[in-house]
Amino acid sequence: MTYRLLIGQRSYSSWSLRGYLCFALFDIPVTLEEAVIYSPDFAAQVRAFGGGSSVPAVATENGTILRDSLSIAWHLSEAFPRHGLLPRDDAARAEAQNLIAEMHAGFGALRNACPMNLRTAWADFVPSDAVMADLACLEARLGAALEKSGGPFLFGAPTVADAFYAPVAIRIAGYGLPVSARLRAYVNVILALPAIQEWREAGLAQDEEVSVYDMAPLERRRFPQQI
Ligand SMILES: N[C@@H](CCC(=O)N[C@@H](CS)C(=O)NCC(=O)O)C(=O)O
Repeated sequence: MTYRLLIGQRSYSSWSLRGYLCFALFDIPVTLEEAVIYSPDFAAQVRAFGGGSSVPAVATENGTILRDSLSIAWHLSEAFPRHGLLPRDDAARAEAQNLIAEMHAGFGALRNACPMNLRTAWADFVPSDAVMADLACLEARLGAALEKSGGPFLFGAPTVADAFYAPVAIRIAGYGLPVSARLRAYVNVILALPAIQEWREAGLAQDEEVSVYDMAPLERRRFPQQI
């Protein structure tokens, strides 16, 4: 028996990716199951798993259900205290928790304007003032963590904070968002992760295009390996 994780389409489901990385970055075994967001069967698929109304959801080894990315992260960091899901140092740990909470609750303008899409990048996206404000906040928060830790991840080695900010890195790459050299280097660290590359390849192989994520009239371009 092992954990079971219900995900949506890998190309699009940013919260599923966060949930997945909470396992993959720390070598915690998990079996993936799939639901199709924006399909008529989605609600029934999540219900059949025992979830709430969204993905990701996790069934633990004893059948307990975690139905939100934050509760998944919280549960795993308690269940695997030696796997480094959170930094050991008290101050760094508190800041990682701050960043995770802020990602879970915030950055709405960026998330709404730039849906995660690992199938394609978009040319000539013009960020609104609200998106620029989110980017400025990211520069401050992630920049401070990277400066303090020395990188390459937010707290040196990968933590749940990187799992939570990975979809933001993908959005920065996919929409060509203007960021500092420091943030660009961090985006490249995330894009190069084997877990991200495998996730993207699997999504490209099996997901169908979902029209909701089409950014027309913006033109498509190849999703970058690095920025
Ligand atoms: N707060 C939730 C958000 C999950 C979420 O919104 N997931 C999206 C996919 S990325 C979803 O399931 N959308 C379908 C729906 O809500 O009907 C979490 O952190 O897990």
